[in-house]
Amino acid sequence: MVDRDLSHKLFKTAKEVIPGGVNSPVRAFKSVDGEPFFVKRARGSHIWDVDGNELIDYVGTWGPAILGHAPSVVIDAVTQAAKEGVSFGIPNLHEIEIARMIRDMVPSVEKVRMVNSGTEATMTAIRLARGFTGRDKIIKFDGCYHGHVDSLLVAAGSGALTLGKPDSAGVPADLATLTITLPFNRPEALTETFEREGENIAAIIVEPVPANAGLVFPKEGYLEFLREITKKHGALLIFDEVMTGFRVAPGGVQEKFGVTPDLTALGKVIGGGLPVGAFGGRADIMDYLAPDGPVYQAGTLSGNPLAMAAGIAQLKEMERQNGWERLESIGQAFEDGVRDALKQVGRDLTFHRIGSMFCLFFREGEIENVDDVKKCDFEAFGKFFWAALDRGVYFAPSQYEAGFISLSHAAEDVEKSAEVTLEALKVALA
Ligand code: HOZ
Repeated sequence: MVDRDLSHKLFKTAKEVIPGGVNSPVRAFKSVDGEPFFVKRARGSHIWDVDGNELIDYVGTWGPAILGHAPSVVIDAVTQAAKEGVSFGIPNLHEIEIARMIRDMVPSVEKVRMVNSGTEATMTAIRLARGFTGRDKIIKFDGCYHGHVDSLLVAAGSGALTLGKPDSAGVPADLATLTITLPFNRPEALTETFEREGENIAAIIVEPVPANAGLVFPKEGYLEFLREITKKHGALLIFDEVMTGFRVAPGGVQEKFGVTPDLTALGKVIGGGLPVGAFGGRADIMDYLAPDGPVYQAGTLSGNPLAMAAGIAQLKEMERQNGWERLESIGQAFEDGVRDALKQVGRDLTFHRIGSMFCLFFREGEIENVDDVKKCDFEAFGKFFWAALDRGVYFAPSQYEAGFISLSHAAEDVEKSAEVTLEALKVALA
């Protein structure tokens, strides 16, 4: 029995002062019927909890830790920046550097604005799309999660789905009626909606590879179809690449699949672990933002020098190390381990991977959208999660979340993870 006594006590104390004991719901481990551990420190691919347990980490702070935890390049950059001042609220040099890097890496981005979280990025992208087109309605897909923006907390994924509350209380019904939700990977649903009310639709917002309902792939031609239908009806296409941006390729899914949206929401990797989001796209649309345009958006900490320095350092290090190519080979080795374990237990569970993102579904057969994910064996998933954790491997505590591999995952980590996966599968499927 693994000792998590101190974590248990801390969680009890946390619940007295923090709603549910956590500052973000998935962290409460509710869907795996348990309690979270408290982390003491993290380095590379490993984290240590307050009870002294060491874990190989495949959550990677939910995506940002692409180099691994606490990389020295990021720590040095933040330390150096902090010596010059931790926040200015006035333009600083780092802002231009990171904007240029993003523009050069992400195909759709001609201009970019930095914000503090992915939620801010999607929220503003929606407002901008509405302001630019003069239309009110937006289309999102069932199971896609775009942060906790009011109009996007309708049929949402991630923690909302995990807790069985994909439509949040507190979102006015009138606002929710402006959000049309459709099934992902079903072009006919979109055609019908655009035929019916195309002239009212400001934008489609989509995770081009949905990663908040497990990890779902677009069917061949689907992203191209989204591009065509939005263009045809004068609506904008917004890619939410908060999770996939700078992760599946330097330029995200849009680079990998060759489909260019009008606007892109970014976050996670771009902040090197500090609170950062960004949104960018066509210059004519971005120029609709204040101070030049009529759509308002602002933020005291936007373009914060420490956060910008961290993001710049992380991206430069990824380029220096040829990071994306290396992640593909670490990812392949990890996948081989999982597939081998599945073979050994004689089960053909569906496993999805794109570069350094992955999801093992406790279900056999194709997964095309969240409806398929809902048919997974959640009880078996929970058993698998705890069996892996007890053996030193930390996977995301929900079937609806993706896993993340970093450049710090060494061959020994991947090997041990394969052994643990096999053991945990035996427990879960017994
Ligand atoms: N929404 C994040 C996962 N997709 C979880 C964020 C967190 O709990 O830190």
